[in-house]
Amino acid sequence: MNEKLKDDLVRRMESMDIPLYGIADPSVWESPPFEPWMPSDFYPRSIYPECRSVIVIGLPISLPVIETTPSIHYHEMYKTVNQLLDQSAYRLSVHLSEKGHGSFYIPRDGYGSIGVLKDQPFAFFSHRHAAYFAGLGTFGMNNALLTRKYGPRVRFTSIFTTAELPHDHPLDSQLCTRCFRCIKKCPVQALPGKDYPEALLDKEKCRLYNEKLSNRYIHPCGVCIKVCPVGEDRKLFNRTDMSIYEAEGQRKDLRAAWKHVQAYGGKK
Ligand code: B12
Repeated sequence: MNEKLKDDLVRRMESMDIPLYGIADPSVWESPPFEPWMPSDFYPRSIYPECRSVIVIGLPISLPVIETTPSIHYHEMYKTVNQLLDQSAYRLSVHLSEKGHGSFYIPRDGYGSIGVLKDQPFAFFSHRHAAYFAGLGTFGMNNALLTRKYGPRVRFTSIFTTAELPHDHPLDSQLCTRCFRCIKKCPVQALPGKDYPEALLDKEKCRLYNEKLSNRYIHPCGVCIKVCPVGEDRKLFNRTDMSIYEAEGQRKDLRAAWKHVQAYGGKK
C-alpha cells in the first residue's frame, strides 16, 4: 500500500479545498452490503479492469442556497459545483497519471439530458455507492448518501486509479434519524418512506418534476436534501431549528428572503 502517495494526494485535495474524500477498494462491490444490488457491469473493475483504488471526492451545497429551491440561485450553484467536481477530479487523475499510475475520472452525473433518463434511469457508475464504500456516509430515507459534515448536501465524483492506496471502510453507524421530513416535504411524493435500498424513490415522478423545473431554468429540486436535519452545516449556518421549514415557523425573515430570490431569474 502506497502511504506516501496517499499523503501527497491528501495534501493536494486539501489545497484544492476539497473537504470530503475517501478511498474505496474496488473489490468490495463484489460483496453486496444489501439487496437488491446492481449488476456486475456497474462495478469499477468491470469498467476499468486495472483499477486498484476508487478515490471519491465530495463538494458541499451551501445550506442557505438550497433553502431557496427551486431557484436560479440553487440552479447556478449546482452548475458551479458540478464543474468544480469534474475539474478537480480530472486534475487529480492527471496528477496520478503523471506519477505513473494510470487514472481517470468519472463524470459527476453521466447523462446527456433529463429526457434521456425517461427510458434509461441509471448512469454507468454510481458515485453514492462509491462514497458509501469510501466511508463518507450512509444511505438515508431520502435515497441520498448522508455525511457527518454536510448531511446529504454534498455532490460526489470518483477517480479510478491503478495506484494501490490504503482503503477506507463504510461507517458502522447509521446517520439517518428516520425523521420522515424528506418523505413529507417531497413536492411530488416520490419517496415511499422506507429505508435504503427500499427507499428507492419513484424515479419517474422525480424526473418529471425536475424536467418541469428545467424548462423554467430552476432545476434541480433538492427539497429532500434541503430538509434533512443531519449535518454539521446546520450549526454553522444557524439552522438547527427545523421548524423554519414549516408554514407556521418563527423565521419570517427567512421566508421573505427565499420568496425574494425565487421571484427572479426563472421562467414563470
Ligand atoms: C439518474 C440520477 C438522478 C435521477 C434519478 C434519481 C435517482 N436517484 O436515481 C433524477 C434526475 C430524478 C435525480 C434526482 C436527484 N439527484 Co441524482 N443522480 C442521478 C445519477 C446521475 C445516477 C444515479 C444512478 O444511476 N445510480 C446507480 C444505481 C446503481 O443506483 P440505484 O438506482 O440506487 O441502485 C440500487 C438498486 O436500483 C439496485 N438495482 C436493482 N436492480 C438494478 C438494475 C440496474 C440496471 C441497476 C443499475 C441497479 C439495480 O442496485 C442499487 C443498490 O442496491 C447520480 C450520479 C451518478 N452517476 O452516480 C446522481 C446523484 C445520485 N443525484 C444526486 C442528487 C443530489 C440528486 C437530487 C437531490 C437533485 C439535486 N441535485 O438537488 C435528486 C434526489 C432524488 C432522490 N431522492 O434520489 C447526487 C446524490 C448525492 C448524495 N449526497 O447522495 C448524485 C450522486 C450526483 C452527484 N454527482 O453527487 N438524480
